[in-house]
Amino acid sequence: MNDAMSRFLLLGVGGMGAETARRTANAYGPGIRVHAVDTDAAIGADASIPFTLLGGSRLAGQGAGGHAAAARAAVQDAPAQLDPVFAGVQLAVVVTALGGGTGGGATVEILKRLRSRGVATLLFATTPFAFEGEEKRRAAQTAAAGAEQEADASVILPLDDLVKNAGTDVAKDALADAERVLAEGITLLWRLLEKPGYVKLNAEQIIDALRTKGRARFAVAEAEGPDRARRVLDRMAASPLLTQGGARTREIVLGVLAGDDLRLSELGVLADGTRDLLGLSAKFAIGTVHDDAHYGGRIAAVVLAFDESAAPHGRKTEDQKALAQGGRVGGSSENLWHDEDLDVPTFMRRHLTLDR
Ligand SMILES: Nc1nc2c(ncn2[C@@H]2O[C@H](COP(=O)(O)OP(=O)(O)OP(=O)(O)O)[C@@H](O)[C@H]2O)c(=O)[nH]1
Ligand SMILES: [Mg+2]
Repeated sequence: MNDAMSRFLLLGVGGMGAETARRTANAYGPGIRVHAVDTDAAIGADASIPFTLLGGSRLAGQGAGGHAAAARAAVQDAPAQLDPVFAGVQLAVVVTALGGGTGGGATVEILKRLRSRGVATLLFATTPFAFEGEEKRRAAQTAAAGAEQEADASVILPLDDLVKNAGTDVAKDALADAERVLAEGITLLWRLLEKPGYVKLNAEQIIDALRTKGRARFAVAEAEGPDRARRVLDRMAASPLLTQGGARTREIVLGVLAGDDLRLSELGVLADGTRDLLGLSAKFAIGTVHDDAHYGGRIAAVVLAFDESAAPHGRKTEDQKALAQGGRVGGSSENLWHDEDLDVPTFMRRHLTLDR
């Protein structure tokens, strides 16, 4: 497919967002519709993915220097600037670091614009490392609250948790580690979005899931060898970010990447185990990507769990929502899709733990 024609857009905002989008594009290969924006012209100097400089007249391409208000104003100066980038997009996955000035300020305005154009949005937003201090943390919290208001679904990822299993403890490498880990997860998600096979988990289902605003959780796990399906589940179960927080799961989307040796029984183990883990009453969908070249002998799984929204009227609203869904909350809808694409890179070396 011509990447310009895809209805899915990956948009990186700010330095970390741009780098994560770039890494995802590299890992995915041709066919991903991707764009980066920043107030810092240097971030766009690497022309490997399309880039738009924000706030040119206000910030002169120098970045927002941690000032979210300046970045936000810069987007407000030219609200339609990114419209050509958004043409024909149905779902935008926006990735950013809320601790940055651009990430913390521009993101909310961009999400607002996307929403006004009827584009569904899934936000992956990191919050600062603990070592960055209380002020940064608070600024990111404020930015998160604003961005979550505008996004359809939001996955909030503390940077410390993203790098927990990355294997290095060098501060200067920490941001790059987080970018790499997040890019690995989004790459996998992209395969599931872009490569539906003969039985689709259709993208509409994912977009529908997003449309009920709220938090989402996201994790990736991989295992090989005997009992690999169980071990994938164990790794997911060990992910505090997927299982803690007490939120009730409204909808689960499970993607399984594997080779020709994938057994039906393994899909059963993964499907049952994921539902056990996240909630049997949640709506459930599963799809597979077949890639023997890269996944022979292994299984990788990606999970998006959409939470019941923390509704202003409390628990009652969950019941109302269940009714509004026509009783589907108690049931499940299982779909399987297959993908013949053989170009999945070998990037899933470890379990990601992504927190809320
Ligand atoms: N560990 C580490 N963290 C960094 C580094 N550079 C930036 N960060 C942090 O990563 C987060 C995101 O930064 P960026 O993505 O560069 O911010 P931005 O959105 O481009 O915002 P501005 O540069 O202020 O316009 C912030 O919390 C930074 O403090 C680095 O080299 N190492
Ligand atoms: Mg920057």
